[in-house]
Amino acid sequence: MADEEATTHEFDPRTFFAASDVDANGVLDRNEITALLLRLLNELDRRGDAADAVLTASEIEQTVEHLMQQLDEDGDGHITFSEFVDGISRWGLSTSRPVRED
Ligand SMILES: [Ca+2]
Ligand SMILES: [Ca+2]
Repeated sequence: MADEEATTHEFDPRTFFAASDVDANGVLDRNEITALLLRLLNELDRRGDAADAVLTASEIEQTVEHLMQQLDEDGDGHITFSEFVDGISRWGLSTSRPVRED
């Protein structure tokens, strides 16, 4: 039982958002969300948290669609930083979750 936070991978929404904003226009569009998702899956895969996180192209498309719906509160097709932060705090992504073991 490691109850001390030994996580070196601290989630910083600002860094994450900025890194995802490829064209640096201050908002994330669908393409950038897609890239973000792929990066996230890749990251999870590397950490071994998501052995079955390999998605088909159409699953990725659906997931992006879902993410856009979840994150884009005003429906303008762009995710602002505050929409992004709202979204991830709703999902509890900023808190560490227990890893399920089978
Ligand atoms: Ca952008
Ligand atoms: Ca928006």
